[in-house]
Amino acid sequence: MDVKAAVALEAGKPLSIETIQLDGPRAGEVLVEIKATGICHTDAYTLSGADPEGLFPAVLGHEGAGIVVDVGPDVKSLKPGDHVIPLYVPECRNCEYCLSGKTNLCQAIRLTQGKGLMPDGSSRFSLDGQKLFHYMGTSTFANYTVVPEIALAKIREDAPFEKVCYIGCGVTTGIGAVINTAKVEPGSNVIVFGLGGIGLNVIQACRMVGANMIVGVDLNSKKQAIAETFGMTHFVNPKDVDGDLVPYLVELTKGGADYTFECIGNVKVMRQALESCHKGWGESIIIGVAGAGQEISTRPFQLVTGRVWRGTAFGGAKGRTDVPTIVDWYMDGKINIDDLITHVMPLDQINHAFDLMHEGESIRSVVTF
Ligand code: NAD
Ligand code: DAO
Ligand code: ZN
Repeated sequence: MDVKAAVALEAGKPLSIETIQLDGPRAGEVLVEIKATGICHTDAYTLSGADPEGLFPAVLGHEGAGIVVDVGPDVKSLKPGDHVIPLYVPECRNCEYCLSGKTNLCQAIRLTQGKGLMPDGSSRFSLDGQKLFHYMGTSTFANYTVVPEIALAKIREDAPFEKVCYIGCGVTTGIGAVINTAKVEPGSNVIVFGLGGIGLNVIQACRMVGANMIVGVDLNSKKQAIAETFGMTHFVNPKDVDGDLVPYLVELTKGGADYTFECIGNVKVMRQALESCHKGWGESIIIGVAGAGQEISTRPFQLVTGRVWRGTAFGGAKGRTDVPTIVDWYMDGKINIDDLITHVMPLDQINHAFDLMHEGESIRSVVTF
């Protein structure tokens, strides 16, 4: 079938709006009509060419929501008409990783997903006969996509696509990092580095679990107002701090934070986040994705004296199990998504969404189809 898509033809170039061809779903696969998709920093990272795993030409996008149109053979858990959120971390419930109970990093389709292909090693997308790569197993920058059954969370039908698409990445990543990865306790003091689409969700989850001080750090002071509405209690712009940031934050949190979150992807900030933790027990969670080849460093004595460094992917969430619950939280008014979606636009304006992100003008832009 012909579908409308924003195609990443080459690294470093704007997306190209094209009519492309999509083959129907094969065994274990599902055809989904995408109704809305968010644009995340990670799409920009891959499009820039900085992502060592980035493949071109490809259909990017990993933060979507839509409706099942057709299912391939052997699909049992979904049927046409079901509302779904595609998952870039699948949940097969059967692999060693899923069964471990220790991680959300299902490996059932990892190898082919990382190569931009469906589990049988082929692509469903093409443009005038040329193969296009899938992206993160989701490729939501198209009005129809094919996704493995194990990479789709079934959600309630009254949830608005243009809001809950954000649960496909940013919301779940930020909230999950607090609840699943750090397991922040009531009364904790936390520091959140980077008040963008991820960091603001970390902040709202910290408020939800009853954190005490919620310190936000950002170079852009325009983020202060919205972060305060989400629960930030103290704002620090590193440009306004005389001297080193770390001792300033340790002093502010009276000995260091119980938990810190790096939501930028900057290895220097990752070090500051670790070293702003409380001696003896503070934990720093890396969420940001750093540029290719970059490395983190600290003095090992920081860890010897009890600080802990962790990372999290998709907030440690098991998508098919946890995403429907987060949709319920939104529908029940427990979490705020509406105020984070600052721009909504049609697909042919998607490059403007990338401009807004780079200019620091948007929190989340959403494309509706
Ligand atoms: P964003 O661009 O919306 O937000 C980043 C914020 O950091 C901005 O407000 C910016 O002003 C601020 N900032 C930049 N440099 C800074 C510095 N040196 N000190 C303080 N503040 C600084 O990005 P986002 O969408 O929130 O994504 C954040 C990171 O999370 C990205 O690296 C993204 O790739 C990553 N990410 C990770 C996962 C995961 O599962 N681990 C999921 C989604 C996104
Ligand atoms: O299982 O080896 C693996 C990788 C799983 C993918 C995790 C990606 C999470 C970080 C990228 C940001 C996503 C938007
Ligand atoms: Zn699995």
